[in-house]
Amino acid sequence: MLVKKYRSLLTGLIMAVLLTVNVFPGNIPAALAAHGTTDPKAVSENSFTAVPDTPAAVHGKLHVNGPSLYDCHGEKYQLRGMSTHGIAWFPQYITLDTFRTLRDDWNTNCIRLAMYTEEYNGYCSGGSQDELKSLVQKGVDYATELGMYVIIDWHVLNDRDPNIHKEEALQFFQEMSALYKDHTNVLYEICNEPNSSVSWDSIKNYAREVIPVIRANDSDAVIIVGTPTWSQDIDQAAASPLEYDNLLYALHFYAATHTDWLRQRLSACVEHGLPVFVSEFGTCDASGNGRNDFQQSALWLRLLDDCQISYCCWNLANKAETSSVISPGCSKVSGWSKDELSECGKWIYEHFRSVHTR
Ligand code: IDC
Repeated sequence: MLVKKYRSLLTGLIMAVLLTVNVFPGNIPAALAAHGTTDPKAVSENSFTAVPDTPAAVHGKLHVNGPSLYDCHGEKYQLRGMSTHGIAWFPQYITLDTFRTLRDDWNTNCIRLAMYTEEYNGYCSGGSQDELKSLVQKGVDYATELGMYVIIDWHVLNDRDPNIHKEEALQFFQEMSALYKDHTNVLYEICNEPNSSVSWDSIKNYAREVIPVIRANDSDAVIIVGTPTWSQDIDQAAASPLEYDNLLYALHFYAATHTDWLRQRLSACVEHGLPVFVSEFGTCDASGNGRNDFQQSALWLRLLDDCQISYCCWNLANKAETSSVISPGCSKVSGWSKDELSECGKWIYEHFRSVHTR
């Protein structure tokens, strides 16, 4: 008994030393740790798919067909998860333990990494591009180690028109898709919310430049495309879709602002065959603040679950605003108890736990 205990302590110590000096490249350490072995040959080449029973291990590479997302077995599959707040602003939530809590306690299978292009040290407005890219990479690495799907979100908002920072976007997605071309768990969201008077035609022109850059590295990557008016006008995308496969069109809603009329638009577009991803929604109003409307939120999520449309909730942070899921007074970045969550946090936590996902 005692010998066994010391042997496992010793094995643990050896693993800890090996992991600290990072003798294994890429994502091998977590996969090896999960297998309790130090032999890299003991896991398959795609180390992240080797961790058993994780969402990405079970469901593998995703693809779009008609209005739906499918897993590698040809079964319809729905992603559900949290969106970070701006990663430049709340980098503390990019940790392995945070994502593990979201996977195991919150029952989610997906995380969206929101990288603002302009606000708060945005990528194109003076933020350190190297630091931001390394945060994205950390986020993708942790999600990969945990077998979660991860969305790299080019978070256009104040800049309104994605064409304004198109050159930076092309460079960024070129680099990201080169890095993650063999990752089956990475999705690309190329423009969060075009807004003001930006037309669908002009978003399409932007997409026609960015999509081929991603696809040159990762030929069957799943890509999410934002739509006009803060990603609400999916009807324009349905009327004139882009000429690529494996695309999902973004619909965003804030339940205290966007109600029946936008749900009706969604239903009509899905009936028409449009593949939609609700890559961001809030339980409150469109400012990210104000009151929560849980009745409308429930109607929305029922519709999304019925149609197996994927969704991510805004936002994983402890900012003093209604849409942040962690209480402002709580600085823990993982393992939150229910009373450390905001009202919206408690509600969405219960929702995620009530649905069957993996
Ligand atoms: C909000 C944040 C808020 C921040 C603001 C910056 O919640 O803390 O000060 O952005 O402009 C969106 C956007 C998302 C917004 C959110 C709430 O995609 O970035 O976050 N929202 O306003 N679209 C509709 C609502």
